[in-house]
Amino acid sequence: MIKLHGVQLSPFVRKVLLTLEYKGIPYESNGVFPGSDDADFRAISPLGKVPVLEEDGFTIPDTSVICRYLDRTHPEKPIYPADPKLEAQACWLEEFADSKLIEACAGLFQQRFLFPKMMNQPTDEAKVIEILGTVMPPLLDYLETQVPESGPLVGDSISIADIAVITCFLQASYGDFEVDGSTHPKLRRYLDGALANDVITNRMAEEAKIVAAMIG
Ligand SMILES: N[C@@H](CCC(=O)N[C@@H](CS)C(=O)NCC(=O)O)C(=O)O
Repeated sequence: MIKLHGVQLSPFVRKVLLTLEYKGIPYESNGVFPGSDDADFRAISPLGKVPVLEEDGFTIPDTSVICRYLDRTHPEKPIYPADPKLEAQACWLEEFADSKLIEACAGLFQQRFLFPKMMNQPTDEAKVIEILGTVMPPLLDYLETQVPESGPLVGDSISIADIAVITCFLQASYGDFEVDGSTHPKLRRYLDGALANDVITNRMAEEAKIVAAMIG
């Protein structure tokens, strides 16, 4: 059985959980915290990052590597398009999400949820203003040019691009952030469709249980 190491509220852990759940692959979860200095964890995560996937003694870190591995080992419901151009487009949007978009979205999660609600630390309001006013808008503007009128981000079926982008906005939702449909109508419509998907609603229901157990 596959074991995924990493706390489920991490956006990168969620990215792999959504992949596992979309493909219907059974797994167990080990809620290790990012940066943990547990020796067993460090042995399988040289950079100290979560998640790490473990299967029959084989371990591999990094979501982009893990998701591609899962797509190779479980080819049904592929998330990397077969067409080279569509695959390149999906991988680019995955990279966009995993680098800049997650920085903004995780920043809101940290400042408005993790610090005040879980760590008893104050929100840095200047940081929030910077994210909302300066960092986020060009990212949303770019995505507005990328989302189609309907359907998934790339091609005809759900791909790693959707999984990576959606996990970012789920993270930002903990920081009370929602894309404004009056400024980014196509992106808003895309998100509304994606967020209604059973895989997403079931994952968020699981996360709600974890949050309730942690902060009541
Ligand atoms: N490129 C990595 C990024 C993973 C990552 O940054 N994970 C965060 C948690 S969301 C982490 O473990 N941070 C701890 C650290 O950097 O020490 C991936 O895609 O898996």
